[in-house]
Amino acid sequence: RDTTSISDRTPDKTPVTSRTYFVRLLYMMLPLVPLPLGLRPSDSPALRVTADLRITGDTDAAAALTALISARTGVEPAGSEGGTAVIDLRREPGGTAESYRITVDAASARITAPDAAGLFYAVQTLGQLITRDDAGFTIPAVEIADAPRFAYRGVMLDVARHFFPVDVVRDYIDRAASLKFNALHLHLSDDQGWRIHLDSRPKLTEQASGSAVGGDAGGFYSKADYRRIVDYAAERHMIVVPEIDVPGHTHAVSLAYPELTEAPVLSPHVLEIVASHGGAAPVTGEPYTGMAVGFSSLRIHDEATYDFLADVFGELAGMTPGPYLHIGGDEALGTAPDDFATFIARATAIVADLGKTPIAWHEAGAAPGIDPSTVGQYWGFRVPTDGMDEKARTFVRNDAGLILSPADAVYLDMKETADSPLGLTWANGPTSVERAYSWDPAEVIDGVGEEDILGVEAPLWSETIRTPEDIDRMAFPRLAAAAEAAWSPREGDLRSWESFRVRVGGLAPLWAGLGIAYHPSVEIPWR
Ligand code: TNX
Repeated sequence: RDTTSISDRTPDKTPVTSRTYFVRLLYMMLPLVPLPLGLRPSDSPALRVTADLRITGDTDAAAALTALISARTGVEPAGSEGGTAVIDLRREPGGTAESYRITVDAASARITAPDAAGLFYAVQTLGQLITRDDAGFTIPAVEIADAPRFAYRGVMLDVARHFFPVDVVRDYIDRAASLKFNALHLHLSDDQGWRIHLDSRPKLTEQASGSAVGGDAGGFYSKADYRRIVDYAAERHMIVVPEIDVPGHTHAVSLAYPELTEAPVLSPHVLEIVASHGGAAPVTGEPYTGMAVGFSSLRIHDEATYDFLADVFGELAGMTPGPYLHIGGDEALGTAPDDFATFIARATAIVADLGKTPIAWHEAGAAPGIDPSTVGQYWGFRVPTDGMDEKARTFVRNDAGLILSPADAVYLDMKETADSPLGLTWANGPTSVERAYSWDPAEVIDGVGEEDILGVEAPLWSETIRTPEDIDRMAFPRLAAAAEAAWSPREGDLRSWESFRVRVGGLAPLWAGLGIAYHPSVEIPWR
């Protein structure tokens, strides 16, 4: 990368004078999350953010920056005409995908990037740089050269256990994109409800979308709704990864197409979860509103099942411009292991034949016949247990890549503190912001190194999450920790929990300006 020259030069090694002392302090306090690859503040005066500011260059990036400045400061920049100080945003060949450079001094900010995504991420960084002083708002004089560590940087929203309408999904896209995430994984089906209308299988939403955990209202996306989500995400440089979770997690399917599913398996495991949450056991023909997992299965030895998959994934493929379709494959405790293997081979082949790359939770790595193009998603712990690492290695051996979602670090539905009113605790919980931060993707699974990792994803399961405020409280600030694992270089003198908590604390005014109802964690020195 051509950006190392800047990171090599930080921090400044010259003798400490009051000016260099100031620059070093600035360097440590800049509220940048995820941390850029290369960062160097200068002792030049800051650029003042006033109505006199002129924003020129790429129209989309200029509009995005104008909106962000206004949300953060209330200042309405002069637009592309007039003004004395200039922020110029420009595409320029050179540099890796999604990278950008920023140079700020008292008179100007110059931003270049090889692609629109890079410019968009530069805008997010500029938004984080805005600070307030006695005279108003400024952007400190800095030089930044940035590029992502991993290509896939995901957030997952479970809209099946509780349904969230399009406007809430849009807000989550904005929040995630501001932290440089580029994939929105939507968990569109589960035992409790089916959330996407498909013309080929209309009964799914007609008969299986009205329910949710706890007897709450359900809901579903029309095809137009889904298109609005896809388009909104694309404008923020995010792809949508739709998940239809099979062969387990399919009780909702049984309400619409009972001929495709087996009777619920009321194993001791299922009954234990039912008992611990005080819910009722699943019953054939009735919507399921509890939290148990692993009791449902599609019929494996019936061709009608694969006709169903061809319809569902075929129609989803046509609606989804992104390269991935997620087939689930987790916790199929109601499916015998041999049947599971048979099923995974056929389901992944169906997706691959549609010209899409399948993604599956790591359990699918146990299926010898899995389509070799399938990307894995690991949800075990930071220290793997129960052979989950071996299943995850299948995807690396196939050279398909792995997405890391270690549950005891980045499952945002885990209670952040023991007294949290929301969330679960099964993943070594309750957790903490520090734990969400203190792990490295390349150190989780033996034999899975930097080059084998496609990326990082932070899932938000919604058994206990019902409102937009619940989403914010659980996702923030921990989503920022996941963003840094996904984007920032592994090494660096600001790449530490001590630095991270100071930087996140400095984001409070930006997050407040964007309406993010973050959890005011006691671990963070909020500014
Ligand atoms: C496990 S880990 C699940 C989900 C639950 C979640 C709750 C995985 C792929 N599946 O079905 O919602 O735990 O934390």
